[in-house]
Amino acid sequence: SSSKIKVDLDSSTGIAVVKFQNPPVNSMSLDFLTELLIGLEKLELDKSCRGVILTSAQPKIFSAGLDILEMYGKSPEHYAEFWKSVQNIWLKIYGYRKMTIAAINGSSPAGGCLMSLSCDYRIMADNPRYRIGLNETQLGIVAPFWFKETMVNTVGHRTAELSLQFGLMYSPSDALKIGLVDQLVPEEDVLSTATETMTKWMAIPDHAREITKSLLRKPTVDRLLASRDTDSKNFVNFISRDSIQKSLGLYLTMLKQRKE
Ligand code: CO8
Repeated sequence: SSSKIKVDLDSSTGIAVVKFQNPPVNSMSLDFLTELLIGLEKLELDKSCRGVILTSAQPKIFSAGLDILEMYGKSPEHYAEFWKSVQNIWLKIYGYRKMTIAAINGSSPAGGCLMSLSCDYRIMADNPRYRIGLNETQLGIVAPFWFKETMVNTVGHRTAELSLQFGLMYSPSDALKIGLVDQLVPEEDVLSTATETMTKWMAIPDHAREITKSLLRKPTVDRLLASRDTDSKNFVNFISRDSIQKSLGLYLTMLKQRKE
């Protein structure tokens, strides 16, 4: 039984709700990623499940993205293991055979945004305090090509240029304008709207939808599959640099000082 995610499968509707519960901010630590991967794999094999909703059990935050502590002051072996699990979670969600909806009930920077973008549809809480986006450059790090392609595939090339270079974080209404999310609803309706949306989609025959999804996404998935090792070596080399470690250290300090 897992502790960092909570899985609720309603076998009468075929909808599974996967809730992130890795307090305080659902950062994507190695443990979290491992449990999420196992949970999603089980649901993918479960015939009574037709679709998965990803959401957060923490108030105000969907996911803070990759756990920065997994990328700071650790060994190259650790970085390689961590990166492999980041690749695995993206490959799993982006290529997921079943329907997926991100019920974004809080802020969703960086890796949190990537998990959302990897779903088939995004419903976000209409709360002007929340932010979503790929802010990697603001940390002095570079989102790898598959983060970039996931963004381009969603919002288009020009918007991705601005979004990624400047590490822009969007309010829900701006995210809706550029197509980073598909729908805004009042905070308390996020999960019920996700369930209703998925129920509507169930009119589409699974096999036709699944093959169509694969046609659209397989080229991007295949590019990572063909270069996993290189991608991992690039990450380990990059993250191990003194200058990058220094940037991450400063960013962590800034996060802590931000609190009053
Ligand atoms: N990893 C680790 N710890 C984190 C993270 C994180 N991503 N985010 C927050 N924390 C910690 C904070 O340091 C703080 O710790 P402590 O209690 O010890 O001081 C605690 O979580 C709570 O954080 P806040 O007080 O900031 O909580 P708020 O509710 O005020 O804000 C936010 C929540 C909005 C999520 C805010 O914490 C935030 O902006 N976090 C940073 C998010 C971020 O920039 N993530 C980027 C991660 S990098 C990534 O995902 C992709 C990397 C791509 C790889 C590139 C290859 C080179």
